[in-house]
Amino acid sequence: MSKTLVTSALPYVNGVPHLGHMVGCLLPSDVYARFMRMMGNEVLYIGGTDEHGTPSEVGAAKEGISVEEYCNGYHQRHKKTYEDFELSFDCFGRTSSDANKEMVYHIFEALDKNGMIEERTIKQIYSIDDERFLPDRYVTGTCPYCGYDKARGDQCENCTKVLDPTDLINPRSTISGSTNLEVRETKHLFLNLPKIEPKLAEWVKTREPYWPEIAYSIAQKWLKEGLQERCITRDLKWGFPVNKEGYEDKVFYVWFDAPIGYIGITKQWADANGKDWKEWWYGAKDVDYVEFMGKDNVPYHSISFPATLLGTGEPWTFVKNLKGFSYLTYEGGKFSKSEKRGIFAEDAVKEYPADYWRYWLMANAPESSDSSFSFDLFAAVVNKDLNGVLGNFVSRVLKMTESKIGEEVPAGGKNTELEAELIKTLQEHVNDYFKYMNELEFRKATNELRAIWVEGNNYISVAEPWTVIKENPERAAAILRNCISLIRIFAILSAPIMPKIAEDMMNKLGLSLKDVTSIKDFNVEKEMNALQAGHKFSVGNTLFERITPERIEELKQKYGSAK
Ligand code: B3M
Ligand code: ZN
Repeated sequence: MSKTLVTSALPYVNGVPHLGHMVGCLLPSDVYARFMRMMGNEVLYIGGTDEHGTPSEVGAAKEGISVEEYCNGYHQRHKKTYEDFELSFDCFGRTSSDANKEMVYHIFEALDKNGMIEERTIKQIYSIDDERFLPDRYVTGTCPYCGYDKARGDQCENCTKVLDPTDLINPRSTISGSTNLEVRETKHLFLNLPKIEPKLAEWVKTREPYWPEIAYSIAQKWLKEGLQERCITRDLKWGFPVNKEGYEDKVFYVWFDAPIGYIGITKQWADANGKDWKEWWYGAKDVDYVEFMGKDNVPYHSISFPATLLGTGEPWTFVKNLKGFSYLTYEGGKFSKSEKRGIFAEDAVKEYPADYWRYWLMANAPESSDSSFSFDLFAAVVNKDLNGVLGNFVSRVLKMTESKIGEEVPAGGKNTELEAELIKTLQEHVNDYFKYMNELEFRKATNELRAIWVEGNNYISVAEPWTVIKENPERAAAILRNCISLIRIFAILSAPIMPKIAEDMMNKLGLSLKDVTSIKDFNVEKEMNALQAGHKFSVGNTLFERITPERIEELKQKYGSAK
């Protein structure tokens, strides 16, 4: 069995995920993991929260609690949201775990031994009253470009100019407000990227057949510009203390330990389940590693993280394919928690079942460019594709069969040219669906899935079992039998995108997705004959709820519209 390792970028623990986060890495990684499992591969699917760094310290201080408490609370909130969205992580861990600390320490030591770590003295702002060096974001002052008086040392929020804290006019400590600051010299550790660059460039070249154009070109652009040494330590309290003499009062930079988190979280999973993390990450054989992330994270995953691993000279697993997503806008603007605009994932599942959102988001995934969410678009897709095409087919077929024949798969009758045509067309769509899933083209894959449902509707409209039954009940039985088989086929193929609805559909047929062994080499003709005459089903409830114009207005009011 081939092994597939799937990771979703680890969302920062502070702040709660909105639909843009869901579609930008979390959801597609789940769809892919589910698809790969159904293909019969051994899959390990890893996610977690990214917990270190300044924002956690600032957030905790604002809420007046310890950073640990703050992270515990938000980690749980993320975990619950993703469970509600049916994300099937094998482990949803934390970058602050002991398992990750062990990995980070090991990798740092290996880099140091291999001569890839440099000490450098830099100038940094020291707060005399706070008795500490201030990271860039902990210095506030007036922006020299636009005059905004609450500009942060790393960037001005108002004019978006990237700043150095020493640029600020009237600088003060964000922690205490003290202006008693001075520039002092301090030592930091740097990863010697220029030294790793030749090996890295060679490796990146080998990725060309696998990475989507956008990811490959981002990596090439970075290499062309030449890599700089990168500072991997920070003057913070919250983080992993640096395991090197003279640096004990500093911690590792969040972007150093976050991607190593994929390995650390695998270890968390392995320790809890009596498994060996090395089978996936270290000297591992036959592992295809696929990463999902927002487009802004591509440089870290295509350059910094592979460079970190390469620099150790050890046999780590490197990413084979990586998928970066663009952004999702909300009602034409940005999602914003502070301005109470946009629907956040934990609220979304309270309004409609996760599968409605999952389907909409995959059908509109921001792959080649940004895409926009609006409640009008959402309702249109739910009403048309889900209710009109899929839901309607299922209830029509089952109700008609039940009323004319009974709650079982009808016997007798023969297939004709019409069915031969149907099977041929469906097989073509199925092949494309699989191709796009394998190529991580989710929007196109979802389109194929919809096309498959549409074929079912076309078939029943042309075959007209309700008319045929009057003159040729045998033939009508064959048509309805085919339609019931289609429900099973639709359920299986929909499962990676809509796992709950798919299971509901299977349950109507007295079946479960658990009984489906592998969809590799999915043969429509064979699958059309999987159900025997006499097999029981139940009509049950309708699968989807229509979204009315009144509801759309209500949702717009509740979640705000764009400015
Ligand atoms: N937390 C950035 C983000 O959430 C960062 C990703 C880490 S992936 C190892 O967009
Ligand atoms: Zn400014």
